[in-house]
Parts: sequence; C-alpha cells; structure tokens
Amino acid sequence: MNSVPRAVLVERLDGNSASTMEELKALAQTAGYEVVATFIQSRPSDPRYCIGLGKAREIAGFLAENPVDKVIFANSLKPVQLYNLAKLFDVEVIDRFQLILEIFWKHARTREAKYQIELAQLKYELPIIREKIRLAKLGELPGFHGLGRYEVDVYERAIKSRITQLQRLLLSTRRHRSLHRESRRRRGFMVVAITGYTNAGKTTLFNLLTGESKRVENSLFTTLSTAIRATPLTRLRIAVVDTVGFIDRLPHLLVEAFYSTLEEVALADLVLLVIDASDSLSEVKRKTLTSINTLREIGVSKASILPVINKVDLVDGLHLRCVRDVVEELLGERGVPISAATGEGLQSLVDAMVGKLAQAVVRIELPYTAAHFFDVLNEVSSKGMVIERMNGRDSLQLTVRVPAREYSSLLSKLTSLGAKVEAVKTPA
Ligand SMILES: Nc1nc2c(ncn2[C@@H]2O[C@H](COP(=O)(O)OP(=O)(O)OP(=O)(O)O)[C@@H](O)[C@H]2O)c(=O)[nH]1
Ligand SMILES: [Mg+2]
Repeated sequence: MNSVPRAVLVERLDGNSASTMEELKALAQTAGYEVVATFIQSRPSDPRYCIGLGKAREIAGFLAENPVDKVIFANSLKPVQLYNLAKLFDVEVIDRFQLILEIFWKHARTREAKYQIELAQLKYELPIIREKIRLAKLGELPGFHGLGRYEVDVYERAIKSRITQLQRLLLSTRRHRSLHRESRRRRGFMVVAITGYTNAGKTTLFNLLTGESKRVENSLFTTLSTAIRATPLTRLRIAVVDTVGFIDRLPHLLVEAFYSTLEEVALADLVLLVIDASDSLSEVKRKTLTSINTLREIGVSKASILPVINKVDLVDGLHLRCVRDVVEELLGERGVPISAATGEGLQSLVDAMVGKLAQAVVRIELPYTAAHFFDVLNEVSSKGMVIERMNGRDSLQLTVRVPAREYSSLLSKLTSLGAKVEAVKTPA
C-alpha cells in the first residue's frame, strides 16, 4: 500500500456555475493527498447523494477498481448524504470544509491556532450531530457510531462544554493581544495588516517589509498565526501584521473562530489587500471579491483597503493592465504593482502606505467644567494618539494625532461633546 493517502474528488455544479475543481485539487494536495481521479456533474442537488444516483454508482465502480483512502466533495454535504455516500463507496467521504480543517490541523503551530481550529470543528459538528440524532430517531440513519440515545446526549453535552471552554481560552488570548495593541499605540506605532486570498504572497511581502524570514510556500494556508513586526523602511513607526489567508465559501464559523487573530485586521490603521496578478482575470475577480466580502465581515470598510498587485514579475504589461482594471472596478483604485519576490515596486508601496496613513493633527481645548469631560478623553484615547498635553487654568489642552480614516468622525463627535477642536494638520 502506498504511504501517500489517495483521494478521489467530486464536484456537483449548479446550472452553469464555474467549477472550482482546480482549487479543490490544490487543497487536497496541500492536505497531503495524491489525487487519483476527479468527477464533475452538473445537476440540481439530490437529497440522498448530492450527485445523481447514476453518477454515484459510476464512482463506486471506479473505486472498486481503484481503491482510495478518501472521497472528497467540493460541495458541502448533509449528514444523510455523507452516510449514504460512504455506504455506497465503502470508503470515508468528507466535504471541502472538512478538508480545509485537515489542512489547518496540519499547519497549526501555535496553541491559539489549535484552539481556533478545534472551536470551528466542534461548532461545525454540533448541528450535524443534532441532525444525526433526528434521523436516527426517524429510523433514516441506522446507529450513530453505535451509540445509544443516552450516550448521544452525553456526547452533545460534552461538545457544548468544550466549546464554552475554548471560547474562554480564546478570550484570554484576545485580552493579551489587546494589551499589546495598547502598548504599541502608546509607543506611537500604526498598524498595517497584510491580507488577501491564500497563496497570494502575503508572507513573502511581510518578509520583504520587515526583514523577517517567515515560512513561505507554494501551497494553501501556510500561515495560520499572525506575526507582528516593525518595518525599518520608513521613518513612520509602522508595525506590519501577517495574517491567515481567505478562501471562497469559507464558512462563517471559521472566520468567527479565527476572530481573535482577525481582530488585528479589524483594528489596523491600514489594510493591504494582496492580489496575485499571475491568476487569470476571472480568478482575480473571484478572489478579490471573496477577500472584500471577508474583510467586510470582519468590519473593514473599502476606505481602509490599499490594493497591492503582487507577482508582477510573472506577467506581461497587458495582463497587468487588465488585472488593475478589474481591481479598479471592485475597489475604486488601481493598486500598487509589486513583486514581493524580487522587491520591484517596494518603494512605491511604502510611499503609498505612508500616504494613506498620513495623519491629521488636531488641537483640542477641553474646559474642566465640560459635562462630557471623560467621554471626550475616552474618545480621544481610543481613536488617536496624544502627543502633547497641557494643563491650562480653565481647560485641558491636547494635541492629538488622528488616523486619516478617523478624522472626520472624531471631529464631529468631539464638537458634539462640547470640546473646542482646531485642525493643525488635515489628513493628506
Ligand atoms: N514569482 C513570484 N512568486 C511569488 C511572489 N510573491 C510570493 N510568491 C510565491 O507565492 C507562493 C506563496 O507565497 P506566500 O508568501 O507563502 O503566500 P501567502 O499569501 O502568505 O500564503 P498562505 O499563508 O498560504 O495563505 C510562494 O511560492 C512564493 O514564493 C512574487 O512576487 N513573485
Ligand atoms: Mg502566509
């Protein structure tokens, strides 16, 4: 028997939707499988097998001749479909989400990443277990790992309590991060988060900006944990964050489970969205849309995104122009072309980052008798950085640096709270 696990991949397509088989193949290979064959069928979902019974039998025939370790579906499968398919194929069947979890487990290095993956997995399993119990009661799904109803209840309770425990553990790493963030802010650092579709070149760019040598690989989800380092390339104090990549149809609960990591992105002063220019135009569009949507889900608006068109060393001028057209259509700007591998375009990127971050400076006069004295102080310290403080006779005078994106909202908020605000420098 071969020591590399073998897999067959199956995808059911709705109507004329585009196939994602190539990506599924890359995912399977990243998880360590040798892909023996792929099957694609266009048809509406069958409640019992997802694909049609005829196709399912054809695959079963193939598997009888070519035994594999797993059959992997691009579609998400219901418990009853998983059960029926595994029975017909006589081999374990998993769906894309479970495959992604396998990769995550394989790449998880830190305790935080492991907690996050376990949380996503348990949240994913809970409704499946409930559904299995329901089907077992209806007599449509015989046995449940050979457990009786009492044991199933105990199992469900155990999962729920582990979920609560994991959420508590993650909350404490979140607090820890938040302390680090405050200390960075106090030291005057602004944060730039590197985000983008998986394998776009985020870590390569992180290494280029910071002089680090984090692991880079031509496979999916190499990075699961964030890393933060200062960049020596500008006089501004900028801390750069490398993050976990996005993927199409990433279940909401994975984003939710990774929130303690992704929060660094939500709270960044600027978000770089790395786009792989060596993809076809339709892939550029699909991946960029996925990234924009995921960022929106985390709470990042388009205004704080700077598109970075990476891997320009691999494409010709015409293709690059078309990629930038697509990016402009989706994000309203053409992005900065770079090659994180060769360093081409690095200076333009640093200039663009600094430009976007260009901060406003405001002077605030706050009478000691102001009704909302502490509200103003809170607002100021959460949005900006106090660079000068003077205790006058009747009022406190503060000079504050404010990120461009917070400038107008802070200004109107402070004025409405009764502070006198004067702009020393408006955002660039
Ligand atoms: N030719 C070329 N290859 C690049 C460039 N940037 C990154 N790569 C390659 O693209 C692959 C992925 O790079 P990574 O930096 O690991 O990508 P990532 O976005 O961090 O990927 P994940 O962490 O897995 O989501 C590696 O093989 C890199 O060597 C580039 O500018 N040009
Ligand atoms: Mg990476």
